[in-house]
Amino acid sequence: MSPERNTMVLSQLKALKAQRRSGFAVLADPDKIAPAEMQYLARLCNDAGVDYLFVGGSLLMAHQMDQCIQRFKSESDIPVVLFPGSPAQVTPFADALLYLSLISGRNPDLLIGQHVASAPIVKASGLEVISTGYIIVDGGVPTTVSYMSNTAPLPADKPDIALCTAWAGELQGKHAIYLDAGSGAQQPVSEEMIRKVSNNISVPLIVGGGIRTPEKVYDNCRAGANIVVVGNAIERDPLLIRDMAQATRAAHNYQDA
Ligand code: 1GP
Repeated sequence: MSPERNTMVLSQLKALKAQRRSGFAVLADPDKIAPAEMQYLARLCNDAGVDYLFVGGSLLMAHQMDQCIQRFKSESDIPVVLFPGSPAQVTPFADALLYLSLISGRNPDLLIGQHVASAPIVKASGLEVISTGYIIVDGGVPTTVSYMSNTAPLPADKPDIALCTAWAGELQGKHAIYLDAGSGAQQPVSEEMIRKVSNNISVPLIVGGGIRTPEKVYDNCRAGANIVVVGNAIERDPLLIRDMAQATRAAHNYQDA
């Protein structure tokens, strides 16, 4: 149990925040992508200059997490960050772990219960642990994450509540905040909410859920997202990776946002 944990990914996220810049993350759900497809995905991500591969899902029926990550890593040096739907998805094959606490909900199991149960595994994993205040925002349709977590999402038109929730996470010492409209959301998180939260917190902001176009990626970056995460749209059209990564770079920074 070494106290010397790697802090590479969090250092990168903090640098993005300090420079008011954005990065782009592709989300791969091991239930929806076969290990054999991961090498192709890795090559697309390499060519596009993707910043992170996030790996996770709400169910994990396929148990192919380790093989998926290993196949990806055989072709790419892009850091792999776990975005786990449950403690069963913690694997030492990744580089970092978003240690999610569902602070928009009032389900004690997802605020602390599962963390206690999984602490020995997380400690032993050697993963970089990024303590993350996870905020589910209403995306217009009931999403898997809101059903599975048995919590009500934060109202989409209440940026003030989002900010207070993010502040509470920051005050509790979370390293990052994640605003998520949920996978396949009809309405992504609004730029108004992203801007309000980003401009008023000191930790990096991750945004995802229902983002389908490079234009939306650009708008999210300009509003102050430090990482934009896209899963579903890329599963349908992997060639979007290039245009979305490019849109992230085109946004340059959100100095004047
Ligand atoms: C969901 O933020 C992620 O947790 C990504 O959502 O699959 O809709 O892109 P999508």
